[in-house]
Amino acid sequence: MRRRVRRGRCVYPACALALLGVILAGCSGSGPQSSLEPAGPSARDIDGLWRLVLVLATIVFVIVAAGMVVAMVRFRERPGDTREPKQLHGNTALEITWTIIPAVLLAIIAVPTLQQHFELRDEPDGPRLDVTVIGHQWWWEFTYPGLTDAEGAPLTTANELHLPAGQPVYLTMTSVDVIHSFWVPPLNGKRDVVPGRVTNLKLEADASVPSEDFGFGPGVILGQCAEFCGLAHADMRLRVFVHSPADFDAWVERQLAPAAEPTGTGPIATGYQTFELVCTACHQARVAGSGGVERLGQGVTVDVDGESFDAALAPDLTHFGSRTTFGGASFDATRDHLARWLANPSDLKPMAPERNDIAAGRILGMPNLGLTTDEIDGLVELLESWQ
Ligand code: HEC
Ligand SMILES: [Cu+2]
Repeated sequence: MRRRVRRGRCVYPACALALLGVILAGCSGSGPQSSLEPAGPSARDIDGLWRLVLVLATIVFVIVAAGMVVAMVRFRERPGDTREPKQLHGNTALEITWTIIPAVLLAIIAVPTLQQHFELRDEPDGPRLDVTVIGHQWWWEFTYPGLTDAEGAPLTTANELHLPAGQPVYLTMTSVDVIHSFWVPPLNGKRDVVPGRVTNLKLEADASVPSEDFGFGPGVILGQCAEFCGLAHADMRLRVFVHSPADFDAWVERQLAPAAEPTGTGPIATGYQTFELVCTACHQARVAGSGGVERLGQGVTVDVDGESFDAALAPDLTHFGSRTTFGGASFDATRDHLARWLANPSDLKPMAPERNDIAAGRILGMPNLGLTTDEIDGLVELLESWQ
């Protein structure tokens, strides 16, 4: 005997409103760090997995929710009706069914998940571009061991990673201090960057990416350190610049050239004196002067699992003028920002330079060096000229 279901007066409007909220949330569009718009094979694999899980979870949700609604409506207590519905506790057939179905579903998800988990870090077959990624509190160092200058030194840059489109890139990663995590959502999954260990990640951008806009100009993709690593973790970002292969080669050629040592007098020359005297305690630069190409500053060597990595103490500044951002890709590289940075770096980015120990190779930020306005002006001129 079924009676008509009576509708609660405000249940339906409330449900409709809740549903509207959920639907409208989907209209917000994706931010620049969305993994839902994959721009490379690895990211597409991850997105495919996500879709598989979404479909299965949606089916399970709909069946379970529908069953609950039916049970609540059909078997609800009615005035004057004291009969108890049929009790199913301990029903062997049912128990086995709802144990086997989730087990099968989990197996369907687990197989491709594990497979792709290992594929994401497999060495690509055939030609590839190698990049060494070194995590620092709180910036990224990128070195290209296969791309060396006339003196045999590899191309090195900071926070801004340049890649050729449509080519497999293989990252070899480690950290000089704490655990970081390398993550560029449109290109790949997260992978931890761990001190004392080497981790790898495949990275490839589609051939179409150089002309696609992800919100920061064509071919520019945002990334972020995805493992809390202390004070300026939120300012440990990165940018990937995806070029056509020809543009990438041109970029490499420019980056492998040394910076020019200024001649004569004037602000740039003053800046250069300060640079040699003060900045090279932490920063490196390759400079071409009258006596040939000289490498200023020094780095540290970290031994990891029998492998040696040359790491910097602070970002290499040889081509600082060609970078669009600095300080963990958190600030646009304008003259104004640069002058503020040089006057007091912690004014822009929270760091802990009071805990630096240069001799031990432990650097936790750039200190306030008490530079004069003239020195700052000269350094801004100098660094801007080092394209
Ligand atoms: C005690 C070490 C130390 C000294 C000395 C030092 N710096 Fe730095 N500098 C750093 C560190 C560390 C960073 C990276 C900070 C970050 O982003 O977390 C940095 C970052 C920078 C950056 C931003 C680079 C980028 O691409 O993100 C510039 C520019 C810079 N320093 C200029 C200078 C100049 C010019 C001098 C000399 C007047 C100088 N620094 C002296 C440690 C130092
Ligand atoms: Cu980090």
